Amino acid sequence: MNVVAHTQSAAHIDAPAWVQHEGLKAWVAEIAALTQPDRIEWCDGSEEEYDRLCAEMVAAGTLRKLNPEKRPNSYLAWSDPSDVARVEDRTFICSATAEEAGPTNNWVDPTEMRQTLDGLFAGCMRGRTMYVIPFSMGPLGSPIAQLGVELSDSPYVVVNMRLMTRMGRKVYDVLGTDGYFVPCVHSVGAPLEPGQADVPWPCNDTKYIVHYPETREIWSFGSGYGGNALLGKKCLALRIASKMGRDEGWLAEHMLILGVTSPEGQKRHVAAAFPSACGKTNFAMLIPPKAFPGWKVTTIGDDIAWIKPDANGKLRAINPEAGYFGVAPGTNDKTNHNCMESLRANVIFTNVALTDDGDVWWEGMGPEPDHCIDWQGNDWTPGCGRKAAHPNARFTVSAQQNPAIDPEWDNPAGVPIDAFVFGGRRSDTVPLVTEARNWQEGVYMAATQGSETTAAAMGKQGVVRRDPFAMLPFCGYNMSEYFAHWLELGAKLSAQGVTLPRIFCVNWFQTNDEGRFIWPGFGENMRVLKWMLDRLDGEAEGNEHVLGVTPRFEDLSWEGLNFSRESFDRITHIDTAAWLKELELHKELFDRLHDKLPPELRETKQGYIARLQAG
Ligand code: O2Y
Ligand code: MN
Repeated sequence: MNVVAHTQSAAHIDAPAWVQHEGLKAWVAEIAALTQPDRIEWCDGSEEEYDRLCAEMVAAGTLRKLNPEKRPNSYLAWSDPSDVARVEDRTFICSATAEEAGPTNNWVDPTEMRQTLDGLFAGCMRGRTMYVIPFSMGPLGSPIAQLGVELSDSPYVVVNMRLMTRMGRKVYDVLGTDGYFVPCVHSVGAPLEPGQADVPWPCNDTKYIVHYPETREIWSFGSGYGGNALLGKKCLALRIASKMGRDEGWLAEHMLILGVTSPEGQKRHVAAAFPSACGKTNFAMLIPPKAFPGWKVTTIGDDIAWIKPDANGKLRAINPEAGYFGVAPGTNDKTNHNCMESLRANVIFTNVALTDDGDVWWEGMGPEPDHCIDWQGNDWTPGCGRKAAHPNARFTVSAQQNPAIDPEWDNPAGVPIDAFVFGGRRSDTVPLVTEARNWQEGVYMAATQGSETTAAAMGKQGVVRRDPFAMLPFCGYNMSEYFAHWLELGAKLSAQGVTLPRIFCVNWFQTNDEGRFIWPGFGENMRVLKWMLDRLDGEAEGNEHVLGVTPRFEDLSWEGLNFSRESFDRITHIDTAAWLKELELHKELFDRLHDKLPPELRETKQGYIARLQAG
């Protein structure tokens, strides 16, 4: 780390010798002149730097060091209670026109937004250090990867970025003297007057998460939390990258990537999109049940996939990230053993509870402690009526700690994708699994997928929030054009004679009359996964219905699971009346996206309706 004290102007940034990029230096100088940090630190990504920043944050009260005997080299952060999650209503896509951002994004004219942000960022880092954080999204030097540099006044961001991305000095070797990088500016928005004491988690009630897709810039103000502040993740790897992908003929998707190896050694790769908080990390780290001896599931990524056609048109995917920023509550040895193993050491926890022996605890982790300190620093005892961990409490951990990490996870060429899976959270109507008849129908299913909001979230039950491709909060341009991009890419590759990945739609979440989940989920999802892969080889049968192909009871392997035919029929049944109503609801989405909606989607819908009506 190279430290420069009391920077007031562009003249004093004094980059270390290993930074040879004049454009980068000029930009750092420009942002320093605007934000006026007391010091600039050029991060090198070393362990020494990580340890030192963590120690400084412990001294400042931002982090607590956990008991090294229980959780070696691990820390706990408690955020400000007002800064606990992504802020979708404060997230903006400032393309040149509102039409380019589309009806599902917040849009503000970029000139107006620049004026607003100039005002907010002026002097916003006073009294603080500005860290220069170079990072690669994807294996360094991969033709699919992208470089970024985040300027942030948060040391918490630095240490999290080191776990979540390939961060540090090695990035400059790839960047060279004039390489391209995505500029990301982040401030917690809490300047300090001389002598003013800091708080453990500085932030600002005013928040802006802003993307300029044309110039590929990201500006984030006011939050130090997760996706708002770790700008490589949702901001770069999804919002900015989705626009890059559209312009350049590839896909940036909200998808996990997993490998499945059969006992015979045949390996397949699946990319799967699920809305936030639908068990994505669990699926990415699935452990096959005992009845599947010799089958292995390995993780390439748990949240984001960048997918590009190779020279032969085969779609290959990389995980642009290098770590997991997963939801802690509900994670335990049964729901996700591999994840719990990953969390044994070298973890940053955020907003979980602190136990009396200096370890962490969260709801659903295991037996309740008799006492702990909750995420807001208050005493917590069972039955006190409060949650010990915030429901969006997180862990940050390097992907390399996952015992099921795929040997190819860091391959710059990526892995070939054999199937896409799309899932939502629906208590009825949507069957356990359906294989789309073709690419266009698959795109339709993905475009119309949705999740039921919980009663608590909406004050009523059964409201379906459409989340096309699980990309609603993450698409950096017009959602209708995004659909068109998927259709065009499929048509182009098909015309080249490429065999496209098959598309499947899943729903693990149908409930019975008591509101309990019918399907056991977790490792048992392997039974569905195997059926999908067998379909690729023409080795699995199914029942073709109006919407595609769904397995019959006898088409799945049931060894080791007591699951009745009656229950299976319930969660795979196509209810004509319910589907006619469902398709009517799709109209709401299509009306909202009306302007640029590809006609193929309405045609597909009409086809489904005609088939349903024909009985
Ligand atoms: O609330 C946040 O800032 C984190 S959101 C998040 C984190 C990891 C993976 N996915 C998500 C998401 O919202 O999809
Ligand atoms: Mn996600």
